[in-house]
Amino acid sequence: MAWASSAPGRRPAGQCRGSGCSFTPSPGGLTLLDGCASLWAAYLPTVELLPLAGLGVAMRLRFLVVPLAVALAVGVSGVAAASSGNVRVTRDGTAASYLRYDGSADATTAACSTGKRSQNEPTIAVDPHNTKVVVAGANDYCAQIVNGDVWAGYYRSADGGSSWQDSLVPGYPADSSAAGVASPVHGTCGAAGDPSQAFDRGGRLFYAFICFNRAKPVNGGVFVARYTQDGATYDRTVLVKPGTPSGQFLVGLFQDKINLTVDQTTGPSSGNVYVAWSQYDGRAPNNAVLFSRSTDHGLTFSRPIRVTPVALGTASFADLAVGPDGAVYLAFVTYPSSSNPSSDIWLSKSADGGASFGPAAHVATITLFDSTQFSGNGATDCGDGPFACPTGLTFSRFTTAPAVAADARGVHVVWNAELASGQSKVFVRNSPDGTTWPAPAATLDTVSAGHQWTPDIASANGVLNVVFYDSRADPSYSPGLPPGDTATGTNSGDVVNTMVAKSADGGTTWSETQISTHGSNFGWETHGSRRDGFWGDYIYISAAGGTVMAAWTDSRDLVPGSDPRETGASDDHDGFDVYQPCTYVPNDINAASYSSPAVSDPCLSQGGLDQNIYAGTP
Ligand SMILES: [Ca+2]
Ligand SMILES: [Ca+2]
Ligand SMILES: [Ca+2]
Repeated sequence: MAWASSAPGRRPAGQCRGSGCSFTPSPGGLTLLDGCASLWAAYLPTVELLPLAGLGVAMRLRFLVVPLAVALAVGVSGVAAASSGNVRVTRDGTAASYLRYDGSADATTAACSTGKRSQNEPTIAVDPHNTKVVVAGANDYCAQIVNGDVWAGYYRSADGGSSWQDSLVPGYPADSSAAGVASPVHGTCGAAGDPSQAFDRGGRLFYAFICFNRAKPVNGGVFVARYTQDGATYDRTVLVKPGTPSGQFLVGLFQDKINLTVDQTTGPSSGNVYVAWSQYDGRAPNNAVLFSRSTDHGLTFSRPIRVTPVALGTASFADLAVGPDGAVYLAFVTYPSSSNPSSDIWLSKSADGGASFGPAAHVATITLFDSTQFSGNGATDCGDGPFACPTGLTFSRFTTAPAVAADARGVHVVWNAELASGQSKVFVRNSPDGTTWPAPAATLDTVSAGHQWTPDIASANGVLNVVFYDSRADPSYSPGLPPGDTATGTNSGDVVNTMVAKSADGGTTWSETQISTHGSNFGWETHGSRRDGFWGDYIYISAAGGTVMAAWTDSRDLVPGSDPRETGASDDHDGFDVYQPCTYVPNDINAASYSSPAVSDPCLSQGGLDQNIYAGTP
């Protein structure tokens, strides 16, 4: 989650992109909001409020929910068919699929097991100590049923990703277990997500996440949970950096969108745990990417250091990698500001095990692929009622973010950005050392149809793997439309697939595989009281030894339906409604306010919200 810094010219001042941001957010807007948005948008209060009079369209986004708080894979020329089956990671339609960390059940895990709620923003990590072990995480909205809000899901496979045990990171509000009560998050924050994970060589698994409240005290801080025994045993959670308790996001400090990696080499910094995240202080553009390390296997973390210069005060979406020599690399994006009018990708390097970073190297000046361009009013996402946009389109938020990997061939930075046509492509730029850039950035392919976005990169055994979403299968594709919409704003089908591109020559040439065996659509109105989509801001891929696995958000299990509030002329017939046999009073999608089902209402557990995390091997 993340709101971000200002971006003059991209959106009207005062627009909101998430949890309570009332300052001018960045074009990606998500920075903080990925979590926030995600988290905010999904909040389903008993009574929902519409925007306050006078605030207008600009303030109607997630902010309004805060106060109360298909087709088979389409064959594509030149792309291999999915090379392996897809596995559903979040099995929330199966009794007893979720268990507590200690193997027991409680009210939360019982509700999660059959709640068919949404999961998004997945992370995944292959265990180098035992590559049969793969773990994943997500914003898991199943926790809402009992706890009222989203929590960090934790999922583990001991058979190479064929089968999964689902769980939650301990410490959710209703967690009465010994470890849950002992966690620093328990009782201090009620919403957790934005996961990022990595193992060390000894089979310790580190799980970074953010946790906050949607009302005062916000306490939006970053934490790292540690699991031992190849991720099988929960050990503890430690605070890396607290947020401030301010009840207004525009004045407090909020830590957001953390990324975590571990030095898996045998070098002098082996086992070091590295985390980087965005700190937003509400006075944009004055964000900072902060960095901290643990040299004692996650027991303690260092006092955070600011990696990004003040001049790059819109820095967001940090992503970390460790090279074979132990060098630490940190990629990030900056949005336009008065001190730097362009959008840019940057890379910072530490040659001393994360004790300090050199100046950021400029990787590329880019054109953001940002969902705000498709709304007509600067909104990051579009749906029904207060979420309706002038363009009449329906989509969940997306933007540009970078990722980095480092291996024996050098350092490889990927991101998505627009071509002059408006098409979003995934770009890569390679460097021998993270400081010099002998070749220009290039796209992974030259396919002319479809947007590509949300890349992540991992390297193992001399092969680079880049995962991304791709809408080349969309028959309605146009550079001027968001993925999944027709020109008239209707659902264009399950047209978003997950792709993996591989390179065995250090990132010069690539071959692509579609790994999703079923397409998805990002526009389903699962969030914001079933009036707006939310898909999250990222996906992940992980590689160790010969094992590669990617995780993504998927809508194949979601049950379409009709919105009971869309009657007569209020029915937009756009095909984005989900199944929800719920009662609203008044029963009007455009009502200024109404009562809606409690978050625990079974009407919301009938499959209409059923986003899931899927995993696959390219
Ligand atoms: Ca609609
Ligand atoms: Ca609708
Ligand atoms: Ca689900």
